[in-house]
Parts: sequence; C-alpha cells; structure tokens
Amino acid sequence: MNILYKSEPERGRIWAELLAERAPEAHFRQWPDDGDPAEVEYLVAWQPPEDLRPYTSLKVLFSVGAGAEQFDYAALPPDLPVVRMIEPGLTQGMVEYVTFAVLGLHREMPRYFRQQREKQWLEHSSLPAARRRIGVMGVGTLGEAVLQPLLALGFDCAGWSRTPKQIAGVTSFVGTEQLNAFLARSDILICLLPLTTATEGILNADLFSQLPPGASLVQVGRGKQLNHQHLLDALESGQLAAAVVDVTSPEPLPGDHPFWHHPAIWLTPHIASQAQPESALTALLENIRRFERGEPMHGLIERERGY
Ligand code: NDP
Ligand code: OXD
Repeated sequence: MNILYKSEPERGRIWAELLAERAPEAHFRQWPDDGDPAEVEYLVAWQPPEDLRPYTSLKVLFSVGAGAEQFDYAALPPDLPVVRMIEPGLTQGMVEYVTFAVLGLHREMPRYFRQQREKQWLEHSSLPAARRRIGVMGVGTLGEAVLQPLLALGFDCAGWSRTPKQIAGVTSFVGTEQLNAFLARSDILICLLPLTTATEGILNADLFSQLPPGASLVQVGRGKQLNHQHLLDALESGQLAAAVVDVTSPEPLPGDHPFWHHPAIWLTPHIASQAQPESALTALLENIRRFERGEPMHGLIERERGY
C-alpha cells in the first residue's frame, strides 16, 4: 500500500509515526517527497499536486477534511474515487463546538458579555431549553451527531436536509419546499451544509428574514455560504440577535473586517473541528481495506450531487 500525504506537515509527521506502528507494510511519503509518483496508490490531501498525470497508479483521493468541495473536479480523472473524512475525532470536535455555541446563544452570552464591558449589572428573563427551537441545516454525519446532546439538554430540535431523516425527537424538513417552514421555527439556526452550487450564498437576507425575529446563527459549514453584509444588516436591524461564525470567505478575514470587533459576533478561525490523526488513520485504513476488497468506502463523494 503506497500512500502519499500532502497537507499540514506536522500532522503528516504524526500520521507517519502512527502508520509505521499500525501498518508497517505500508509505504508512506509526505509531500513534496513523493518518490516515484507512478507508485502512489492513495493520495491523502487537502489539495492534490497540480499535475496528476505522473500518478499513473492513483486509486483513490482522500480528503483530509470532512469537506471535499475544495478539489477542482474538472482537473481530476473522472473515474477517480474521491472520499471525504468521516471519523469520530472530527465528529466529536464539532459536537463540542456546536454545543458550546448553542448554549452560549441560548443563555444570551453575547448580550451579557457586552453588558460586562459596559459595566451593566442587568438581568433578563431566561427561556428553558424546551422552549428554544433549534434548526440544523444539513443532517449528515455531523448534523445528526450535534443533534444528540442538544436533544439530551431538552431543546426542541428540527433538521433540514435534501432527503427525509428519521431521528427520534427531531422534526425532519426536506428540500426547498419545506425550507421556509423549517426557518420559521428556528430560534437558533446551525449551518452544517456542504458547499455546493445549491448552498453557496444560502445564508442571506432572504433566509434571515424567514427566521423568528431575534434568532441567532451558528455558521460552521463553509465560508461561501454566508453573505457577510446581509448578516451585519440583520444584526443591525435586530432580525438576528447574535452569531457564532467559524468559517468565512476569505479566510482569514482582512484586518478591517467588521466581524473582528462586532459585539454580537463570536468569530473563530475555522477551528470548529479537525480530523484527529489517531482516529483519522483508523478511518483511512478501514476505507483502503474496503476499497481493496471491493466494498463501498465510507464518505465517497457523489460528484453529480456535489458532496
Ligand atoms: P454530510 O455529507 O454527511 O451531510 C451533509 C448534509 O447536508 C446532508 O444531510 C445533506 O442532505 C444536506 N444537504 C446537502 N445539500 C443540501 C441541500 N441543497 N439542501 C438541503 N440539504 C442539503 O456532511 P458532514 O456532516 O460530514 O459535513 C458537513 C459540512 O460541515 C462539511 O461539508 C463542511 O463544509 C463542514 N465542516 C466544517 C468544519 C469546521 O471546522 N467548520 C469541520 C468539518 C466539516 P441528505 O442527507 O439528504 O443528503
Ligand atoms: C473539514 C474542515 O472539512 O476542517 O474537515 O473544515
């Protein structure tokens, strides 16, 4: 098994050590040391090398992340399987981040932190979780996982996806026809959609206007889904109360971008979750085994669908 890793070098070093322990028969190289490109069978990358033609034995392209929209599919061989990362460490990171964000918004922490800066000791009435309606856009691997602790905390939960879902305690809304009904009952909206032609720019003024007045947003999908000016306008008008934003376009934001110092925005630098080398390697090896046995791999991208 010949693996070429092309991503963050420090993490690559950890992958190399782990692989030497767990699959000593594997040949692991880290970009730019790709040895003989014709021998590479499995490429693990955020971005592949620009010219894939020398990689004549390439069998699968694995994304190091849960998203795989960053690849230029037109430049990839049309029959090359592309696989996104599904692994428990990455899922757990997202569960932690979204739980933190929802609790912060539910308990109005942006408002109380603003009061702290203004030396205001002022109490507002609070809502029980059962009366706070959570809406998760994208009920895939991550969306379904983040719903579990929110259900356990007693929130009133719904999800929106392309195809219907059956998750105990979660109301399922499907497709563009049911988007408005879903939004109308989402006090805290969480975006966990992949970036596709259908989801680019989806978090815009029109969508915000369908939410209950004073709703909040957690944006952990992809930067290009959010219209920055529309978010600022919705916060200014009070249509939205606050937002937790982990992904933006561009990343990083320029130094003079209003998100940096906006009192109602919590901004983080795309850290909601990341693959953890230990568990990600287990997932990679399992997928390679599945591929070699002719079984379907977990997280295979359907190119037509865009995710
Ligand atoms: P999945 O592919 O498992 O889930 C995607 C979900 O989105 C599915 O439920 C799918 O519906 C739904 N969906 C896609 N397109 C549409 C549409 N047009 N209308 C309605 N629903 C749609 O992805 P993951 O859960 O693994 O990851 C989701 C995204 O999270 C990633 O693509 C990435 O952008 C982001 N991410 C962000 C990270 C961060 O650190 N900020 C870290 C990791 C991921 P259906 O189930 O019906 O197919
Ligand atoms: C991912 C990410 O896709 O970190 O894994 O955004």
